[in-house]
Amino acid sequence: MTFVKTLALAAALATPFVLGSVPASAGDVTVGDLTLSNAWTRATPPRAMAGGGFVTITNAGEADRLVAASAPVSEKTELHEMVVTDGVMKMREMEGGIEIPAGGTVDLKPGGLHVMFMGLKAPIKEGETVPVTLTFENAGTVEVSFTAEKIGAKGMGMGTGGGMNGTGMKHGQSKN
Ligand SMILES: [Cu+2]
Repeated sequence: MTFVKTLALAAALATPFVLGSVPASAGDVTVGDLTLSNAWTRATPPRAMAGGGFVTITNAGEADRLVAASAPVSEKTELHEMVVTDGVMKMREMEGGIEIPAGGTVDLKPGGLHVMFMGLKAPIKEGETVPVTLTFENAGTVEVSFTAEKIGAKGMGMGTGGGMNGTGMKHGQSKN
């Protein structure tokens, strides 16, 4: 049936981006002029609804922008920023993405910019790797393995307490 053939062809054409090979170790991953290194996340407590992901992005070329992230571990994956306002730490979604300046390095790290796994389908366990697909405006899409460190690794922050347990958190206080 040509119909079936057409469908198969359409499916093949619909996935033009063959994801770069995923390194077996937590090595660097490159996409275009960007190098992504030290990708990690944190193990989460059993009932945690959210977790954070961190990575260092070095740009050897023109300015670019991290515009989207997705991961199979969560219902939704967002790009967030933590800001301290009047001594209160809040986070908000970076709706325009995260700028990666020409020739610059951007650190996604606890207390600052981060990938947010919203609505975890299962706890993240120490030692496992979480595949995260990052999409850049210019460089394109790449899959990076985020290694899960222990709960609470590398300082205070997300996923372990405060307002982050339970059913989630408030984002951008503009509505409600
Ligand atoms: Cu967040």
